[in-house]
Order: sequence, then C-alpha cells, then structure tokens
Amino acid sequence: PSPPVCTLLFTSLLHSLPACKIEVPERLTVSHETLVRTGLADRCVSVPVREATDAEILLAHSEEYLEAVKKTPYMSLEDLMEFTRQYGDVYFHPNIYHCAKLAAGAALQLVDSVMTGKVRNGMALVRPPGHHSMRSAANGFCVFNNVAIAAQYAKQKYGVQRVLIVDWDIHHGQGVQYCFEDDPSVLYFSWHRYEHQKFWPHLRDSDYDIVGKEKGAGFNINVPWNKVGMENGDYLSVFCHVLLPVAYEFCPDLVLVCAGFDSAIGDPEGEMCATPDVFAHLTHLLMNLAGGKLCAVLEGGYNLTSLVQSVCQTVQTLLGDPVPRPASLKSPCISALESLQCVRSAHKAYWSCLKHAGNHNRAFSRAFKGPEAAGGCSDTSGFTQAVFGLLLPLGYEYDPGLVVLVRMPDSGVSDSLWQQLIGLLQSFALGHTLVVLQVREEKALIGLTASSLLGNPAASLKQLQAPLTEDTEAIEKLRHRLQADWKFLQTTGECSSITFEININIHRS
Ligand code: Q9C
Ligand code: ZN
Repeated sequence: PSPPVCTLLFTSLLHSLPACKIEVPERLTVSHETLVRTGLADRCVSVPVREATDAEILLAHSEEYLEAVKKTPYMSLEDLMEFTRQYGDVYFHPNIYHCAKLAAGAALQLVDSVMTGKVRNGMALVRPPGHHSMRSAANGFCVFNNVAIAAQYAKQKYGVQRVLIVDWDIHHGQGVQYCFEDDPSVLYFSWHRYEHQKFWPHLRDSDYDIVGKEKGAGFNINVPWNKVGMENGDYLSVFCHVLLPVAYEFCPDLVLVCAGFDSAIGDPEGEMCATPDVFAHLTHLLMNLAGGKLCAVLEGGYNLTSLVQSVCQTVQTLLGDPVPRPASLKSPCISALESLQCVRSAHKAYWSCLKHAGNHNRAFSRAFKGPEAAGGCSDTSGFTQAVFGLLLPLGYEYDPGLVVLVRMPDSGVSDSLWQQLIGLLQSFALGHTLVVLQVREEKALIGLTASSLLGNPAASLKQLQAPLTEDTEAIEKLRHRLQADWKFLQTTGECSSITFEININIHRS
C-alpha cells in the first residue's frame, strides 16, 4: 500500500507587525481555514511542527547571526527597531525568533516525513518565509532560510545526493543561491521579477548569466522576468524549455519547492497575471521527479484571495487529484522568450539537453533542406528531449479533451520512461488518459501502466546521457518547422521575425 500522499504542517504561532502591511498572520489563518472548509486538510496527514535546533539552523547560518537573533525576544521595541535597520526589508517582532525556529523546524519535519516514507509529499505552511535570508543577515521578511536548511539537513541526515530546489516565488531567493552557489549537489532554479535590475532586491546576482561558481557552475539557474504581467503560458514555457529538461538530466533524489505565491495574479509585489491553477501544473510537472518525493514550503504570496486559491491548487495536486485543463493559454510574450533564450544559452555549456540552444535559426533553416530523420529517437535522452521540447508544449497549446497513448510491441521504451510519459501526459484533459497496449507476454507492463494511471510516481530515469546528435537535430528541425503554427515551441525572442523571413523565402522559391 502506498503511503498517504500529503502532509500539512502549519506553524500556529502568529506574529504581526504594524510596520509590515502585507506579510500578515491572515496569510496562514485564511489558508488553513480554507483547506479545512474544502475538505483538503482532512485528506492530509497532519504532522506536528517543532523548533529547529541551533545545530540545524547553523547548517545555513553563522553563529554570530544566530546569537544576535536569539537576543531579539528580550529587546525593547526601540532596540528591535535599531536591530532591524541593519537589514533590508525585514521586521523583527519579539515573537519572531520563536516563529522562525518553528518555520524551519516545520520544513525539517516535512523532510523527515517524506524521507522516511511516512508520506509521499507535502506542504509546510509557515511564517516567516525563508528564501531571502542569508548566512549572516535577515532580509525580505525572512529570518532563517527554511528551505536551505532543509536541503542541507536532507543531505546530512539521509545522505541525499542531489536536491532540486524550485523557487517559483516572484522574488529571487538570493539567500538560497548564495548558500549553494558552489555546490553541485543542489540545483537551484528561480524565476523572479527583475526588470533589468530595477526591481527589489536589485541584485546583479539575479540575472540569467549568474550560473554558479567553481564545482557548482551550471547548478544555479536564474530566469529574470524583465516585464510584469507574465501569464500562465510564460511560466509553463519556461518549465518545458528550461527547468524540466535540466531537472530530468540532474535526476534529483528530493525536490524542495520555495512555494511563494506572489507570482500569482493580483499580488501587489509580483504584478504578474498567472492564475492560481497554474500552480497545479507546476506541482504536477515536478511530481514524477525523485520518485515523487516533493516538499513544498510556503514563501511569499500577499493577495489573500490569490494566495489561498494557489495553496489549495498545490495541495490538491499533491493529493493526486487531476489537474485543471490549461484552458486558453496565450503564447509566451516576447520578453519571456528573450529571457528563455538567454537562460538556455547561458546554460548550454553545462547541460547536454541545452547543448544546441542558441544555434541560430538561420542555421536550422538551411538544415531544413536536409533529409528528415526517418524513425523516432534512439535513446532515453533523445526521447525526453522530444517530450519536453515538443510533446508537452504542443499539448499545452492544443489542450486536448482526451489523451490516447498507444504502445506497440518492441517499442524500445524502458519501463521508467513509459511511466514518466504516462505521468507527464496527465497534465492534459483532466487526466483522462486512454492507454492502448499492443503487447505479447508482458504482464509486468500492464501492472506498471496501471500503477502510473492511478497516479503513482514514476521511477527515475537515472542520470541521462547526452542525446545523440542526430536525434537532437531531428527534434530541432521539427520544432523549427512547427513553431510558426505552434507558438509554445518557441525558445527564442527573435523567432517570429525569422520565421516570417523563412516563409517569404518559401513563397519565393
Ligand atoms: N521596499 C518574500 O516574498 N519588498 N519576500 C520590497 C520595496 C520586499 C518579499 C519593496 C519583499 C520581500 C518572501
Ligand atoms: Zn516573494
């Protein structure tokens, strides 16, 4: 029997500060009330929270900093104000040290529950958030870096070799980046409102060309949003064309999510336009990595309506409910495509799935004249490249009402790849998937197909090798040929004009 699928941890001690108008206790109370009212809380296993110990906090912070924060409950309000002034955009309440220890402890309880197999995945609803806090500094409403501590803890306590941190909060989690920038065992992905450094925290370090240092080069992925108003299509496009291929190549043993919902519509900080149901998709797309071991920890999210809906979408997806139809997605905007192109180029030296990125369309337009590759892909990495680069984006744009998946005998597709495919395709059509198996004596295949259809996480693909050049070329050729009609296949900001040019040439010749 598979373990219960979702844990909910909730830090109950509340602090509020007149100085901070948006990071308010209602963020937690209203989220929790709604989870109870909708019956979602009842379907989760509740795990008690605990305080993180000093030793655990020191996994991501300096002793001097911890000692300084320890004194805050005893300070006069005046001293607290003085203490606060040395940091950026953070407010200290006499209670916040206690709350911050519980927030970090909740993240650790969640990691314990998932790593011991008590539950498959879960979400910790905590305050204060964590991803801005640095080794020796509070910042951006954050005191201790809950997710960074959790990643270190998972490595230390469970010997986890690779941790993927996905930060979909709309701010750059610079604290997480700094903690792991030279560490190849932690892959940190963040998208964030950037506006060419005009948006808080105004760091050069948040741009796409900051990829990590030394051994950690390539393991820090920044996607800067240079315009506000990004929509579902922009987010999903970055998942298909950057995060997912790299994440599958990385092959994490554990996925942690800095789950901030200020990236949703209506948020006063983010000013983006993605709807709460996009978080069901983001969550779902990560749920077949690491054998389903996913821990989401709340970060930002300041529009109560949007926050609560987004939290519910995330929890509901973690529980295994079908994800909503990705209805009426707009094509990614030019600014998003420019960011996408920059990130892919910046990382092409580090990830074989991006090796071909940034090769100019002109080169490919010449390649159009060559013969088409006859068969499908020859191996797993080529196949996954086709899934993320072609199949998923096409699915999102087409929005089918039913997915029919046909498998012929001797397909050459491995069991885990087959399961991944079934899992990923359940992003569409409310999960209505019809599998047609034309098999000989493969009883085991029927079992593992059923298991995937029931929503069990797929086995990992192991660390992927570089795809064969001929596979990559065939996929890219197809992608370039189709992207005039299927905008979700675009990965560069310049395609529309080039495609136009190619069309003209075709008309002339
Ligand atoms: N003074 C999180 O979402 N706001 N933190 C700066 C200009 C700081 C956000 C506004 C926002 C911090 C976890
Ligand atoms: Zn934020």
